[in-house]
Amino acid sequence: MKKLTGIFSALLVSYNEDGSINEKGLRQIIRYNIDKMKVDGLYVGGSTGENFMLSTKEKKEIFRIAKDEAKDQVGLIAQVGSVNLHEAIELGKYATELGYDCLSAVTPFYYKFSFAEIKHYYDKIIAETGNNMIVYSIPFLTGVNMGISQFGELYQNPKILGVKFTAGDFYLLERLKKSYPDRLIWAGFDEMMLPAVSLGVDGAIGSTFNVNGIRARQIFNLTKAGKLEEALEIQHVTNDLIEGILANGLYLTIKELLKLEGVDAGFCREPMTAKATEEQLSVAKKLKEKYLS
Ligand code: NGF
Repeated sequence: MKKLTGIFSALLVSYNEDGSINEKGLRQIIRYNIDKMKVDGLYVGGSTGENFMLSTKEKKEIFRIAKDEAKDQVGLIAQVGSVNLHEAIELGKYATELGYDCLSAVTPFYYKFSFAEIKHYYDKIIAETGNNMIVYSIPFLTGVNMGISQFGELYQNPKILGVKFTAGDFYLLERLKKSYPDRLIWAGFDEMMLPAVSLGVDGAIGSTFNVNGIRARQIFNLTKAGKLEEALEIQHVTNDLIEGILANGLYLTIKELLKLEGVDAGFCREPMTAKATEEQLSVAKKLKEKYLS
């Protein structure tokens, strides 16, 4: 198994204007991440991949292309979570057969599942696939908030390696690190990387690493080394960039930034706005000139 710590890009997917997968463009995004952003790995099938708007067949196709392009060059995590447990298991088996190093699954969302149901969901995906698992916790999108004791119950399953923590609750983050030192934490909010790393996270998984991966690694390494002032300087620049990206449309703007680097990052998938307006393109160009040249 490849190392799963460090800097992992939440992989963007290139779509054609009709919403179909642009394989050539997806391969270019993967190459850019590995060759230029020098990431330690890829988180495939996450929010950033616009995954929750895709069919099972399309999700599998993206897993296949990503593995085929990345081969064993970097760590590969497959996000297989779905509110349809049968789909999550099918995807988990598929990614495991392809050779993904680990699975991850978003907490089941939309319905108000009980904690017992959430635990059953993880235990069942793991039992059916035999692979290791990273819990994907993103309460602001799922509405699922788990506390310290609930993580402890999930961690009774030894195949759960830890959590991708996309939240700003640093008290919970610190409690998790202290209570379960043998479990890993991946920071999920790129704009909060410095405080998350200072609290001891083991890795970070982020959308903006697709274009800002070099700075992300600098923040990670400098903070780990205790060089907080230097890390903060880079976090400030990073957050100026992220602020601009968020205000202009998150995935759409990262795609436009990649296109300015010659990567065919394509369109977004409807019902997200598929195509950037002239104004959005112009903002992307300014962001590129100011922060990525
Ligand atoms: O895009 C989101 C959700 N969050 C990502 C990341 O946590 C998602 C984060 O990088 C991810 O890893 C995935 O693809 O599943 C943010 O985009 C970034 O910090 C800007 O807020 O909205």
